[in-house]
Amino acid sequence: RALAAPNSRRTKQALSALKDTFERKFGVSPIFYVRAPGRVNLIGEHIDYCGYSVLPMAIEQSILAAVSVNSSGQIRLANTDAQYQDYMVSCSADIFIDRNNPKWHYYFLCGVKGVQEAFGITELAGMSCVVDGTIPPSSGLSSSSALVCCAGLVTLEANQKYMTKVAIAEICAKCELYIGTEGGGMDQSICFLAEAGTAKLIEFQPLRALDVKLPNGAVFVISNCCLEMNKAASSYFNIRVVECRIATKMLAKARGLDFSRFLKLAQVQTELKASLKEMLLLVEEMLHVEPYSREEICKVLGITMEQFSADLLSDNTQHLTQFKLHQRAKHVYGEAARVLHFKSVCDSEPADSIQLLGELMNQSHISCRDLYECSCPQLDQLVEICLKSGAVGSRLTGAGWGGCAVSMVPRERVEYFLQAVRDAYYLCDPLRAAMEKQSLFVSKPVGGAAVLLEH
Ligand code: ADP
Ligand code: NG1
Ligand code: MG
Repeated sequence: RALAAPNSRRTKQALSALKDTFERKFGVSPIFYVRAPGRVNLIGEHIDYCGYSVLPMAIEQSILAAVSVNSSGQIRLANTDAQYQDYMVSCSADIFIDRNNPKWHYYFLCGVKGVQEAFGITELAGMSCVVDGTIPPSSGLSSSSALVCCAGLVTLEANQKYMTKVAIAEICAKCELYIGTEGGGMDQSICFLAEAGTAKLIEFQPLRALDVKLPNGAVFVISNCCLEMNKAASSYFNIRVVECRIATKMLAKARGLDFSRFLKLAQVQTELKASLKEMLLLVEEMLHVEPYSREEICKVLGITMEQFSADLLSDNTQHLTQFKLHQRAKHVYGEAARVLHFKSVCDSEPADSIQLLGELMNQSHISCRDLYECSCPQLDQLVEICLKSGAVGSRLTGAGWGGCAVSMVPRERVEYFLQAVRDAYYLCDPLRAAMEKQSLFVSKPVGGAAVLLEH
């Protein structure tokens, strides 16, 4: 149980303001608070759901919740941001999550439902809850998972249930699937397993987080291109998940394996006992560059169109007709190798480590842009500006199609960098200029989600 007193002055101020809002709204005082951080992924994009390790760190921006527990038989939710409306649900009702209409309270309910199911709780404790968030939403810094994880931890505490951080991270990774995006668990894992001062290599199966010491001479700067992309309200994300799943089956089949046993690209590598380099060669050899049609995939796999739709596609990808398997698989195996390389440079600290890490970040962006096609013109422009402004490496972070870039900047160049990016990307556009303060900031690794008590 991660129990802590609020440590930073900023957290204390945020809690005090949240307490006031809570008291005005519900007429009683909160009895505990939960803080769940957002994250920035330094390298390893769109590979967690393929079974590969990723390298994020938790950031100061977070979702905070103030909570009181009562015998009302209701869960009442409110938000400090007026765009997110109040919501109320009975503690004995079956929790319903509408994936066709991903409103904010459904993310919260994902966390509640995950904990309820894990413990088989029939009647949840009544609670009132006010949520306050500082993570720019739909921008690749994982506001969705911070909200789900916050709700999971709120539900544990309110119902006096306790479990390990790894267990609650796994529950939250699973229950966010209820919202409809088929993510891989990076966000919920770093949200719970983060520790101040260190980035983490997150490995799956089994889930564990290893410290990654970042170079002293560089800082990481986040910049938001100011274009939002809501992952649950669109099919971009799941299209990529589906393409990777089909590529998995096609590679397994090409190697004479029983493809029905394989869902993730990493599983094919494990089965073949091959290196990532060998997997890249296999992609070159076995998957053509031209997009695949449904007919071709069904013919190769020997399945019907009905099986294809039911077993391989998600609800929101039923309309797809073309699948770029070569490009997606090439990105995944290449990116998985870059993550391991990044970790080994951080571990061995060669003299040119900043240069090497920057190069890996740049290759990652190019692969996301050209092979995975998850960037957008604004993000590409922002990354270019960051590089011209003194970053050694810069790349989109999170799912992409909008949202943030992360740049690695030599410490002595940070002030110049911030001013140059401000001038070139933000101040030239009134909409961006208005968002500049919360869109361009230096970030340090902070600790994971915790229950906070007032002292
Ligand atoms: P991200 O890249 O930030 O994870 P997603 O598209 O996955 O973006 O999720 C964004 C959604 O999360 C928002 O549309 C909203 O429903 C929810 N959300 C984010 N921040 C908050 C907040 N402060 N309060 C309530 N809901 C939030
Ligand atoms: P964001 O952009 O924060 O919603 C998503 C997925 C991650 C991962 C990244 C891409 C969820 C909850 N999150 O993150 O699992 O796949 O994209 O690397 O689905
Ligand atoms: Mg998200």
